[in-house]
Amino acid sequence: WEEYPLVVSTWPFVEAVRAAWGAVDAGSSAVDSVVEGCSACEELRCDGTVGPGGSPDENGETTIDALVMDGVTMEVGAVAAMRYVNDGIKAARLVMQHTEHTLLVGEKASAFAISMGLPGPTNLSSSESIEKWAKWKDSHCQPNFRKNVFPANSCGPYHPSNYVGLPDETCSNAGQMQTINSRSLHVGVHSHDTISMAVIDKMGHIAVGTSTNGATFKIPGRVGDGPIAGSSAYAIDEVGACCATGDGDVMMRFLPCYQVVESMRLGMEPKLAAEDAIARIARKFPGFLGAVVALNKKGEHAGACHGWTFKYSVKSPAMEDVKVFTVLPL
Ligand code: SD4
Repeated sequence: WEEYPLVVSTWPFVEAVRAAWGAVDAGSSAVDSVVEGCSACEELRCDGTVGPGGSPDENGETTIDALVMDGVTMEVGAVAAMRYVNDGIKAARLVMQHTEHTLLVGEKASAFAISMGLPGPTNLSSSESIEKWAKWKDSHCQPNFRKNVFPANSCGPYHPSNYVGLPDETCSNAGQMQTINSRSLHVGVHSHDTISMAVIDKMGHIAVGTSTNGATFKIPGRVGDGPIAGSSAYAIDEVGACCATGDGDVMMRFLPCYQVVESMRLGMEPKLAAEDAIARIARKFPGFLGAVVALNKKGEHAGACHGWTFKYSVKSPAMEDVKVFTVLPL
C-alpha cells in the first residue's frame, strides 16, 4: 500500500514521530515502532507531561500511566500510577508480551517492570516538578482536584487533612475553592498533555500506544485515561485506530477511542467519527478539554477537539518530514 507505513501522534511531538518513523520505515512492527516513538517522548520529557519529571501529584510525586495495544491480536499491556520507573511504554509492552494480564498498577507495576529488567528504582521528580509543587503547596486556596470538600479552618497552605469536610463558613474563599476545581483548572491552566500514537507498519498492521505523567496536582492514586484501552487509544487492524488526549477523568467515562474506531467500522469517515466522539462528551461536560485523532486503514486521518486548539503530527511516505495539523475546537 503506497500510504504505508504511517505514524500519527497527538501534539507536535515531532521527534517522537521521527523516532517511530525511523523504526517502522526500517521494517519494525507497528508495536515496536509505537514503543520506539513513545519511548523517545519519555526520554525527551515531551512538554514536561510525558516521562519522568512532570505533573507532580498532591504529594509532589510523579507517576506514569502508559498503554500499548496490538490491533492484530487485540492484546493490551498497560501500567497505571507506576512509581520509580522512567520507561512507561516499555513497561506496558512487558505486561502485554510477558503476562496474561492487561493492567498493572502502582508500586507492584514498578516491581514487575524492574524484575523484567527495566532500570529502577529511580526518583521520577525533577527540580522543575518539585519547584512547581512547592509553589502550589504553599499558595493559598490552591486549584486542585477535590470538590465538595474544603479547608477545615482557613484557606491556608495545603495539607491533606485540611481538605476533608464540608464548606467552612469561616473560609472567606470557600466559594472560590468551589469554582477552582479540576474542570476550571484545566480550562484556565495548561496542566497536561499526553502522547498517544498510532502506527501502521509495512505489513499494514496497526498498533497504538500512550504515555503520560497525568494531571498536575492530582490526588495520589489517580489514574487517568492513559492506560485505559478504548479511552486514550484503540486499534482494530481491519478498521483503523484512534488516539486521544485531554481531561482523562472525564474522557475515560466515554471510551472515546473505542467510539471512534467502532464508528469507522460502521462506515463513518474519520472526521465525522472524531467529531461525534468529542461531541458526545461535550454535551455532558461543556467545560471539558480534549481531542481525538482518527485514522482509518486507508491512511486517512482527521482530528476533533473541544475547549482548546489541538495539533497532531503525521509522517507518511509522501511527506518529506513530519507534518503538523491544526484542529480548531468544535
Ligand atoms: C490524563 N489524558 O492523565 C491524560 C492527560 C492528557 O492532555 O492527555 N492531557 O488525563
